[in-house]
Amino acid sequence: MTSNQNVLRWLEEMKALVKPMNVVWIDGSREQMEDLKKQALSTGELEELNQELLPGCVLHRTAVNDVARVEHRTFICSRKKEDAGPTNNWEDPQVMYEKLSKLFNGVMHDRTMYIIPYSMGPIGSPYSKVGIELTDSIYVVLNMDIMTRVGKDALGQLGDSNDFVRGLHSKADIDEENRYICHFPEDNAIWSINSGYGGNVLLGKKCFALRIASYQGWKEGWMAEHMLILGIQNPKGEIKYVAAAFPSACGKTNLAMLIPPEVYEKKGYKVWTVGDDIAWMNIGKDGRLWAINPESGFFGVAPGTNMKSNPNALISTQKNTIFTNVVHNLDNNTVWWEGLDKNPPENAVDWKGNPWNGKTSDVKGAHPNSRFTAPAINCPCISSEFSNPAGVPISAIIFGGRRAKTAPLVYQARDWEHGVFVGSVMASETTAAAAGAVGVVRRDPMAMLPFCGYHMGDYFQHWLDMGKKLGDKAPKIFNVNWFRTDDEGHFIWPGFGENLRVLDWIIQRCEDSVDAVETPIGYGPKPEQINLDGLDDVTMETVAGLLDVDKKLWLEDVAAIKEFYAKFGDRLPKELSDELVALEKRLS
Ligand code: OXD
Ligand code: MN
Repeated sequence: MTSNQNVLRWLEEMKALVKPMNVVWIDGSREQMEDLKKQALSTGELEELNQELLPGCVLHRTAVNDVARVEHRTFICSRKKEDAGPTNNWEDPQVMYEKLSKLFNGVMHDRTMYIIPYSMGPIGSPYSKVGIELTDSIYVVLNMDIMTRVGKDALGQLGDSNDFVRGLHSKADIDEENRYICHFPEDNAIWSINSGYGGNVLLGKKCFALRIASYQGWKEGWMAEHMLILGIQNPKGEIKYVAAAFPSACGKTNLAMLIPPEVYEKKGYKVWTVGDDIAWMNIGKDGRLWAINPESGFFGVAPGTNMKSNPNALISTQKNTIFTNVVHNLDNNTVWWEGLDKNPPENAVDWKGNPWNGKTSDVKGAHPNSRFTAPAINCPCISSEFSNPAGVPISAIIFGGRRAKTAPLVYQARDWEHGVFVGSVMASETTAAAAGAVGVVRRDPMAMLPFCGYHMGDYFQHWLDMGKKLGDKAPKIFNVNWFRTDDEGHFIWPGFGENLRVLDWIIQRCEDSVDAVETPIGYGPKPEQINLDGLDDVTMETVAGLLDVDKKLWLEDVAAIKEFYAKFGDRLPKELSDELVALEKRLS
């Protein structure tokens, strides 16, 4: 498939290590994928679903001990420990290679090794990058085929270059005790063993497109971020793009695919999805920040996805989709999960493979982290720019988290530096305990806590440096919080499609067409600037309450931020500690 000597040399080395029984190059052809799917169906690795109702769809169950990303077994193996920073697990690369070589030694002696060349980003884009994943799992091959651009085109994109990410994966025995997800940023390499769960084994995604790519972006002057990208089209047909970072379970996929409220739809507003999880952002020739989605599919959480919460996501899963760890409805050979509808199947199999009756069972049928892997082109609101090699220009960057109190519905950072501060102190609450204890706040800077492949203090500095390069062309930075609750713990803001009302104010701020109120934490809207037309249950007073900045709570937050910042020692940029001091002063 290739004459690239860098690739061939590395392949020989890896083959000598894992000693595969067979080797198969993945060329990206439909015939090959269909063939592999058939093989996996024959061994039970996959089950075919109802091909009339769900054409091209299959079901997979992982091992019961292997259902999520394993942060405590994920390592950044930089040569120097301090380069991994205080937020990552670290091991010396030589020690880790030795340890893993023992586990990988001969691991494929009775298995086929699949060689998957893939491109993160559209073929032909100057911002795309190539990886090669070696794996013994057909499930991985079929998922990678949806999530990335695999095969000959990716190899063509690479040419003779040595700039490719070397990924090695084996399911081995799915042994939890020996599960390792290891990154060697200085070697462009990822080794993953003893897992079959997507986030640990689809090496293009979190491992490459965030951990390795964040390191590459730092070295090369661009950014790899845990962000959705969406376009908002106004009635004149103009489209403005925003990128938004939220920690897990804060509705990133829902926001990326939102359906405008009726009053907006009638006026001609439309929302287009470019990406739901990862953004690679470069400074374009015009000096603005341009983003591509390096992925070509959605690896979404199934539970809670329904025709009301996210119809576009649900429609995306109706063909050519791989479902993992959901309920298998035996009556019509389809799938189900908690929150899909109020009609759970009685004759079903749960995610563990046990008989399950949704009407009588008191255990969940689908794993809370059960997933769909769906091609992006299935999405009814996929952007026409989705595969544009140039990407889309970003007008606004939005940070957000789940905060029951403290953070207002929306505010704008004073400038880029202050915006970096706002992102660096991002936090999300675990839900409050029933006894009324306050939620536990976990700091998750830029939603990158588990995904930054180098020292987070250097990452903050990189953000500041990018701002200097962008100058007055830098996107404006905002923070949102959809999750404020009342005294009974109910969400005050309706969320979902109604969030467009907040995005509307954000876009107007980017166009300089609306003024703002200065508060100690940044610039906020006047309540009447949030359009409430057609939203009967939310009054202007409610919005005023949602925008309120409680100085006492914020001063408590300042104290918590000081503690958090202390972790970074002298690698915390001075600009950020200055921002903290300035915030405290404005609050006092
Ligand atoms: C995640 C994901 O875990 O996107 O953040 O899968
Ligand atoms: Mn994610």
